[in-house]
Amino acid sequence: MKDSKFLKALNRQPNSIPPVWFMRQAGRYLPEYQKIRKNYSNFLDMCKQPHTCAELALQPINRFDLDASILFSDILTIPDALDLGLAFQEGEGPKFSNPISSPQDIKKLIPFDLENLNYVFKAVEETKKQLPEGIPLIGFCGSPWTLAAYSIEGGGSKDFKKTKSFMMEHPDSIQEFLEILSQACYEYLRQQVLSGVNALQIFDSWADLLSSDELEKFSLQHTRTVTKLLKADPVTANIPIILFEKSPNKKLKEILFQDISCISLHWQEDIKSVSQDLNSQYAIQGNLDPKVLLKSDELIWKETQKICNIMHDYPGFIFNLGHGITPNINPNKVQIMIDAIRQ
Ligand code: 1CP
Repeated sequence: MKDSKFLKALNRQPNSIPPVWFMRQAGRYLPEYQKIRKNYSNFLDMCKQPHTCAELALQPINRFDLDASILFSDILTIPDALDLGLAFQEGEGPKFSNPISSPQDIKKLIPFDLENLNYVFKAVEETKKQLPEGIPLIGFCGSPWTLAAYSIEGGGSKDFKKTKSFMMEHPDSIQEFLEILSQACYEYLRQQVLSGVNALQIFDSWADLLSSDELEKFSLQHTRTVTKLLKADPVTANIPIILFEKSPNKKLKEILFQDISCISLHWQEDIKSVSQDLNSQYAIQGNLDPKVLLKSDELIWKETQKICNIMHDYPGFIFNLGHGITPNINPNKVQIMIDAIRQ
């Protein structure tokens, strides 16, 4: 694993060719994924089959020879383990049958129990067994804030209105919930490491719902609790942590903190100015706009090389997309992006 380009980059060591993996690399844009997905009506049932998860995590590795693999699961497994009743039905986003609607719902939550997530840890073990030697496995969770937003909203949403009114009406109660989620995220990531993952990524996908002050109060302070617990624990102290923070309202320099090894940039961020700002203190992952993969081969080549050229001398650069790949993308276009990186 020492020779992994991905782990080297996380430690801010140079690579002549940048490592590449991308968010949602296993998923609906791959025909080989669709073939397996057809056998399940509820996506979560598929996540509960460790052998299937391993097979799905390996699909993009086998197809594109990527430099890192990511656990096949979802960020919403934690609220499901708290008994909020998650389901993903055919063609729909996530839905909770038992969402958080009042402070009483938080008071009467069942204690978080890692046992309920054994299927995830088994998936980690199975994936590690099947991965080619030298390809690291990334474990992950949602940030406490992003998990709270889905749990209160009862699923995905454009504006997360229920979550915003809950924040206004019950500020203490939501803090209590965020503390429960922070402890759960720590325990969950720790057990993923014990099961074999080599790096961790925290997804704060809904940071952009918050103003700059709110971001600190509702999201960052809780993410810091998670990373502080991880760094204080001998099991996880040396595992690099990547943060994906979709927060256009605040400069990344003001967001980052010591426990983070790498920032995963949203495609709206200007990678050139961020890399100058961060001055090689953190590894950087990013950030091609996934929509570029819908364009001509020439444009994909040009935009990919533009990022590689900007980051050429940056010691910890990992090529990635600036958000998850979408189901409407042709895998051949992904191959063009990868060829452009490795040329
Ligand atoms: O290769 C991989 O990345 C697969 C593993 C993975 C990861 C890291 C999946 C599988 N989901 C995630 C993270 C995840 N899940 C995030 C953070 C990343 C991001 O911002 O995109 C989020 C917000 C979710 C929640 C979620 N799960 C959504 C978005 C809902 C919304 O509208 O807000 C959806 C559609 C899912 C389902 C899901 N998760 C993963 C897959 C492959 C799918 C599609 C399910 C299907 O086939 O029906």
